[in-house]
Amino acid sequence: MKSNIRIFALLYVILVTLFITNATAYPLHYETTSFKVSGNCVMCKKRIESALKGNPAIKSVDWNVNTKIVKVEYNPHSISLEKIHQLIADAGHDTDKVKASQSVYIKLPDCCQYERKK
Ligand SMILES: [Cu+2]
Repeated sequence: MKSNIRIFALLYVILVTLFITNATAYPLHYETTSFKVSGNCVMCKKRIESALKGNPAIKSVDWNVNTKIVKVEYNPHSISLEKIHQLIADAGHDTDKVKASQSVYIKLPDCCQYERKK
């Protein structure tokens, strides 16, 4: 009986150690990516940033109206680059990797309908 308790105690210590090691092996770390997103104005800025804001995998997002470059801080364990591009395209804005669908694009206000490459 006594050796059983020792074995359980040992197992418990091993499990707790494994759990702690595993939790610290992947500290929450963010990566930064920058890429071009088509758009015109501050309304576009709001729309592009809203496409990612509130997503727990996104730490920060900033689209520059003049340079058309978006800077995104994201958790690479939780979201892929492809998904980030897709979310912005879903909001109606072409990225340098993913094109927004025409049906979403034509619903943008006139001032936001940026020039598209044919
Ligand atoms: Cu706009």
